[in-house]
Amino acid sequence: MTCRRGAIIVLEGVDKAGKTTQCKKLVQTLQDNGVPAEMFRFPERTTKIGQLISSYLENKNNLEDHTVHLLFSANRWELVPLMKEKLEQGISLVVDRYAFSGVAFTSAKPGFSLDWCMNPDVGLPKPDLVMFLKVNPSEAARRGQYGTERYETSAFQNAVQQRFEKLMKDPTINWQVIDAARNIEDVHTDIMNHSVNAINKAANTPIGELWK
Ligand code: FDM
Repeated sequence: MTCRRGAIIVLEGVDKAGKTTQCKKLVQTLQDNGVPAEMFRFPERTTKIGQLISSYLENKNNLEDHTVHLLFSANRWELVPLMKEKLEQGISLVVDRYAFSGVAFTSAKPGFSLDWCMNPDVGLPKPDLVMFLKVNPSEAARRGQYGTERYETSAFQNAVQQRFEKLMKDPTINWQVIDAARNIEDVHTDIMNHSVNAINKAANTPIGELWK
């Protein structure tokens, strides 16, 4: 590799944690500081697979649980060539949800093991940093109602949170827990500091493979 590669920075968390707001602010501040950065999000709803997922989430169609899990994973894999191209151009990717959401949400359904859920995503480009935006249920409630999409109920979100806690025990991933109950600017400063460290560290190392 001739130039410094970009880093993969993932933001994860349950609904109402402020992931999307923080992803956008992070990309903006990195760019303002002359660091090339772009935002990715999963699911990426604009592809054919993404459209299937989107109408499932909007309760417009029903898909069998294993099937939809594999579609979420396929939606990540279909973006891998583009992600790698950007990384090799030195662009850092700020990613709103990744395979961790995939595993946490499906394994919160009855009959799904973490192992089975992780398998389709084994070998994806490995994030250099995964920040888990943590808000307690009472702060989440203060931030307003959940939306009307599938999974947007407090019971399901609590089950998802527990699955994330399990995933965060994995020492092969650079997890950082961010207290997202603070104001937007304080959370942003924290996220920015972790990101700059990760970008510097990643620059001269090859892209890793997730869960391998
Ligand atoms: N989700 C997201 C999954 O169930 N699996 C996945 O792999 C991913 C990436 O889809 F409820 C769920 C999580 C959330 C919904 O919502 C996507 P947003 O608002 O587009 O992040």
